[in-house]
Amino acid sequence: MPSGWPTSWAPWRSCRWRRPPTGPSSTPTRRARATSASSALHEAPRYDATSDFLPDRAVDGDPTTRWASRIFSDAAEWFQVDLGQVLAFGQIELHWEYWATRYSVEVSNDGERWREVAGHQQAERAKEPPQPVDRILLPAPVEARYVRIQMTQRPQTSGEAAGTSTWTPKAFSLWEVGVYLR
Ligand SMILES: [Ca+2]
Repeated sequence: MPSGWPTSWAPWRSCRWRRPPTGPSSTPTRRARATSASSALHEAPRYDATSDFLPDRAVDGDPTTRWASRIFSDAAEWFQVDLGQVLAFGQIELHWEYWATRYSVEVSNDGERWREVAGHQQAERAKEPPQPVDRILLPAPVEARYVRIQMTQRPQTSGEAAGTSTWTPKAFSLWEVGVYLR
């Protein structure tokens, strides 16, 4: 578990901001203002009647809702969160439904100029597939307003035998994304 707590971007619905026993005494400052992604499954005609897969579903604090990209695609995708202001953070958690085997974490203060601060190589797998959780500890705290996950590679095999989702084949899909102090 992180020694800090979420930096306040997810609109957790209840029991939010559980303070760790020995954490600092300040309180979280702001919530995420916006999320965006390169695509979303609801854009496909078959799913256009639902908003179930919109990007904000991955920061709503609900482990049963998720963002999903387009399906049956080999394209790279990205998922982005606007923290609303520049905040310092040191840990990112990705709760995958359909995961990336290669990805990078980029940050920006203006949403235009980005720099990479970590990649899948730095991720510690906190929970194994299916539905894996990746925990990325940044070597030093980062200050930024925007965080973007660039996803470029899917599991080589998919389907039930490979332990990947059969719900969103060849998509990228995230139940929750969290950014934490350390
Ligand atoms: Ca969710």
